[in-house]
Amino acid sequence: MDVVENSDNRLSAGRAIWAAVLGVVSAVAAGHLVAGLLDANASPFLAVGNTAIDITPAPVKDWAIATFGTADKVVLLTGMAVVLLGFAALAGLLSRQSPAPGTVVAVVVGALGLIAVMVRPDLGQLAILAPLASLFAGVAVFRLMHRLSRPPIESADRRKFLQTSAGVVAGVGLAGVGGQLLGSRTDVEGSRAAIGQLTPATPAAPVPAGADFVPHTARFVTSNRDFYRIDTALSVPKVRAEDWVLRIHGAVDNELTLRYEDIRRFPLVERTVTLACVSNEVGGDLISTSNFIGVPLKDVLAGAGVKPGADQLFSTSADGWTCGTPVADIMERGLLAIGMNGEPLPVEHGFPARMVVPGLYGYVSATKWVVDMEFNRFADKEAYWLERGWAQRGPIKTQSRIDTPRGSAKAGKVTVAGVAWAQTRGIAKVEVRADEQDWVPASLATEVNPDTWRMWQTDLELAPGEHTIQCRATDRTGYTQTDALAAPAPDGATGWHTVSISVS
Ligand SMILES: Nc1nc2c(c(=O)[nH]1)N[C@H]1C(S)=C(S)[C@@H](COP(=O)(O)O)O[C@H]1N2
Ligand SMILES: [Mo]
Repeated sequence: MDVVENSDNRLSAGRAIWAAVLGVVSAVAAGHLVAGLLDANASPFLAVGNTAIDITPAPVKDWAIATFGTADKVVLLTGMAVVLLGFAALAGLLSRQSPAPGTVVAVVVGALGLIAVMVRPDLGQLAILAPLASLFAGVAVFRLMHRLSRPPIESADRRKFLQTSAGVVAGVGLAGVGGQLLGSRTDVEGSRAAIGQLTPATPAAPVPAGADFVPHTARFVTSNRDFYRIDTALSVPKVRAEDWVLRIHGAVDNELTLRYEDIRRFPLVERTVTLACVSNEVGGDLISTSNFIGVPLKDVLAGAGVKPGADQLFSTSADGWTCGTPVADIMERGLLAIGMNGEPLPVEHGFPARMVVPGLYGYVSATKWVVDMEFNRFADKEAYWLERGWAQRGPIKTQSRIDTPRGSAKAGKVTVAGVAWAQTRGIAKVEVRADEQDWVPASLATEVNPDTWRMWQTDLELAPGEHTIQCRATDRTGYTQTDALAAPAPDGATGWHTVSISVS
């Protein structure tokens, strides 16, 4: 008799899954709402994502950047959502008899969120309130929906179940949107807008019309919107210029604490620089050029007096990312940038201030949202990507890329064009060949400065059929880029860019 009654009492599979799914989405939304009040990055869902990024083995991370580029974060968050919903469905199915198994799963997943928030370097103590809210909301909603789904179900029960479901869905929507709005209330866009256009005291020389071969190549100066973006931040650090403080310490005679208005008292310079990511594959597009506006770091640091023994500038961003840059490069060419192409830095490119050092890959030079500069020795302290197996020094390698043609072309004279770069050294020559025949020199566009890329183009006579086109650059030191293929890790990809085209 008992047995029969129990089995009558079992939830239908659909209702069990529904109860668990509502529990999970309530948990995520409640955490997001509380995080919005405290710190957007305390949202357990984002904290788990950020932690996943930090503990992912370097090769997987490199693969993700190479495969998904700037969409890597959306892919990660979507993947996490799918996994989470899968867990919910499983927890629901395990809980058709009693809510206990589902509650256990909820507590385990909730504990993961709690741990993720506790280990984030950029979050304070209060941040654990967000995952606690998630845990509480998840368990409460799950158990409530479970209770309302117990057979036998009369029509009044059915109404109650539907009404409660609708209420929970509405609450989830409100909490999610509310959390999002609250989290962005640090009005960083307002702070940016208040700064207005930046006019450098020493502007860069205007980029001549002949500096690119559009439409056959990329534009010489990349628009702020199109500038490639790489960082480990799931939610972009939101630092208002009014709140920004840069601390300079370590092996210096005087520690300095600089605010945004202190930086604005220096005369601004503008420099046209091509920034490149070490993760860029041969032929890849993790490279862009901008007119960066800022203050030479040697001027900013003059008041600090860097001690002769220091060989590393160890910089830290508002979200705890770290970077080690040779002091010699900093003093020679380093810029504390506050603007790109006349505007304050876009938030995702490091507003209010970042570092830019021509000739070094971004991971060893280009700290965005920079808030701390410590002078020490490379032997003393390892930065973020070094701990993950990338090289200590990251000078940009001489490289070139074919932009046109890609895919197909019409038989006869085929325009072959692209870009080449060897920052600080400059490009002296680019050669092109089809089907491993003789190299043909390409014509070079007007050189802007040795810290930028240089466009090139030429015409090749091609008959119908399949062809392979390659390019190689020679820099002003006389070095011709190697054909030896190397992966991006640990210090930048090498090899000649090769494209296959079908000519008809
Ligand atoms: N705070 C912070 N700064 C960072 C990074 C990061 O992950 N966090 N990534 C670096 C890397 S690997 C590169 S290639 C450049 C990219 O700068 P961009 O996004 O403005 O193109 O930023 C550098 N600065
Ligand atoms: Mo990078």
